[in-house]
Amino acid sequence: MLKCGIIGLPLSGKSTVFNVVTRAGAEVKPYASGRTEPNRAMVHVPDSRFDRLVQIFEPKKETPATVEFVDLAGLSRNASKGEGLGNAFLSFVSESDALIHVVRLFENDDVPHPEGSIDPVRDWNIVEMELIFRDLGVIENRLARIESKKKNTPAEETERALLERCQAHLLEERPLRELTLSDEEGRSLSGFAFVTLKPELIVANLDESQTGVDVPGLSALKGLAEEKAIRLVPVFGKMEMELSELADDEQVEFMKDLGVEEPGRNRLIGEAYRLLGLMSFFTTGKDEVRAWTLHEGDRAIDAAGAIHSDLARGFIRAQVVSYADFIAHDASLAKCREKGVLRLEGKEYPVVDGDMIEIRFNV
Ligand SMILES: Nc1nc2c(ncn2[C@@H]2O[C@H](COP(=O)(O)OP(=O)(O)OP(=O)(O)O)[C@@H](O)[C@H]2O)c(=O)[nH]1
Ligand SMILES: [Mg+2]
Repeated sequence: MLKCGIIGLPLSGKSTVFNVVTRAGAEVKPYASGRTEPNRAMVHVPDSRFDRLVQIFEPKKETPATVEFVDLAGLSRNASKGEGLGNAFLSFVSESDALIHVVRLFENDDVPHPEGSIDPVRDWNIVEMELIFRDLGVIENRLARIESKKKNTPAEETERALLERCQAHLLEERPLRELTLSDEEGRSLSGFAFVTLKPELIVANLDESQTGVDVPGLSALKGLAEEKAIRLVPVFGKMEMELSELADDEQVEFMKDLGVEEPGRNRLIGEAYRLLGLMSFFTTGKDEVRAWTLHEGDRAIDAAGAIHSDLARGFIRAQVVSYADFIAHDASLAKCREKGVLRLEGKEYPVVDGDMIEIRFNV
């Protein structure tokens, strides 16, 4: 299962955002009991195409796509003592597939800021530097090991050159995600689980009183996100958490009053799903309508394997029609076949987000 780790400085609203996304009701400060187990929850990925297919097929069972969100509790940082965010934080980050970085913009006199003031660009950089230092440490260890050998193999020489390039880049305080790597280089680095290679989304956590006003620091943070090509999603953390605790119909009422069209949780989950480089294909029928998760670039044979290894082993053909074509042809597979938009594809067919697929197989 793919994991989105929620990171950020202490008291930036990480658990609040976790609750917005998951509706899991995790404890938020100052009420939290000092427990250190991470908060975890699986969430359904909202997808209007999936909802429509369920309406059309009226299946016995519906199974949407899911992603796991994880929020690390009990971080502390004392900058004046030169302390970082700690090893628990760094191992948590290495195990995440993508990072949701919560940055505090809200003012709240009851909630002290660990750095003493609201400054989102500074806060973002503090966490970024922790990640950069972690990757530098990993590289130094590996280089020391290579250099301690009397004689290196050509493969080790190549690795050393690549690691030195990464090191120079990190020393310029730039994350590895900004370094251009060939596919082969990317593969040879994958074993290191570099944290500055992880895709990142910035969540600007605003207070509801900050709607429509000029929020200090927000435009600077937006500028930084743009410069770094990182997507930024503004969220009214505390308010959206309260909103997410309401029943669905009450939520709709509340959102209407606020003039909000889509709850923040849907936006955030959708963004996270794309950030992970994921897409969905659908299997449909009277028994079950199901959304399956693939990585961008996956092929028909991967789709078969996602469903069952037998389908990949005995793969003959994939019958494919895009969701859009299906809807455009009155939700009739017969009509899709007649018009030629329902096709038979081979193993290598690159699956497109929203394809409806049926695997023909023989085992
Ligand atoms: N006014 C206001 N307060 C907020 C907002 N978001 C979070 N808070 C408050 O800030 C405090 C900390 O929020 P948490 O979500 O627990 O923050 P955290 O980052 O998980 O904190 P740690 O896990 O201790 O690092 C809580 O009292 C929240 O109610 C917001 O948008 N507006
Ligand atoms: Mg927390």
